[in-house]
Amino acid sequence: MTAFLTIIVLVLVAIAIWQMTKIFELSQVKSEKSEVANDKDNKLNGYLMFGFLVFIYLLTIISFWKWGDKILGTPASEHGSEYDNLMYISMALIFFVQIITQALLHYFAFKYHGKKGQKALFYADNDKLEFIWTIIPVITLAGLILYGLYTWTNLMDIDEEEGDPIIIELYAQQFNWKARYAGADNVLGDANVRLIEIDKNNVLGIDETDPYAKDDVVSQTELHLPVGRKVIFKMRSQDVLHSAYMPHFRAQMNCVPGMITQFSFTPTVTTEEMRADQGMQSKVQNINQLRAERRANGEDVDSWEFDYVLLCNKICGSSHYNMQMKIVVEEEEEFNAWMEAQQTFGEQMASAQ
Ligand SMILES: [Cu+2]
Repeated sequence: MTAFLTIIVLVLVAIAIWQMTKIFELSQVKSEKSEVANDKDNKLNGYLMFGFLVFIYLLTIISFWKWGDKILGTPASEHGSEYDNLMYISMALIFFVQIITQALLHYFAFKYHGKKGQKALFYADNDKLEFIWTIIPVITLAGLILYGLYTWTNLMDIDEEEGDPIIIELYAQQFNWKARYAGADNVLGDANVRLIEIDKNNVLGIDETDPYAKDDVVSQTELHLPVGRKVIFKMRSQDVLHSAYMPHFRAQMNCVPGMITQFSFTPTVTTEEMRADQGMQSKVQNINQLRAERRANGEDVDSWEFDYVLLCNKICGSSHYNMQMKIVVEEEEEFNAWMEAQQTFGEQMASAQ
């Protein structure tokens, strides 16, 4: 530690001496070593501007080439393609505009670099020009914002009466997820954090006296969803802010302690179908190749099979990175069979007596 402090002191002293010599140099009037940029400096800076332009374009091309396939791939929900379109259109527009404006900016900096005796043109203003460069971004941005708002309203318009949805509660806590199905009556029973009873395994604090709660089904390991059926998620959190993130379904909603938030989507691709998806297969292959390399280095990792996941997308604590739940999207019959095999909350409480 003392050695480290000594080094820091020495470095600071060196910087101080260097700064003092600079000040001393500046205070001397020397005409041959002027601080004013000459033609050679300006030319060099002009070329550096060009060089920087080439650098950012190359960086873009390499990024696309190397990581272009890291996007999420086929969306697995009804609204997914609508959501993807909004993002692709916005990105394409930004990309197009930035390619042109960066080229112009750096080219002009190069073309009009300082030259001895050359004087900049004094050009006060031009109403027509200002109108054009104001109105074009205004129209483009207004279009994008309206399109975004339209898509957002479409996604967030959750109608519980329409399309026979199933109601599922997602319950977040440090650091896991639990899912509660509303059962045959499709109404979730009341719940409160004060009613949590670990001895009876009532981990969600479901109200035993509420008749709607009797047929509720709690799953602590997997979230099963029937394909093609609208799902309305009601999110709760026990402790801090979490965020239910289901990237393959293009869905995310914050889970806020003390309130219920909601999100709805219709899954369109079963787990089996997604496993057969070509883009997904190449991703899985890539991951398994990395895992094989780690295995070769003596690490204990299995090869991976694709599964949908529910992740937490808010940094909620030390094990946030591992706060996830497997999602299984399956045919209606398979879903019903799975549901049949689960214990209802009423049965669970009866057996806990
Ligand atoms: Cu979390």
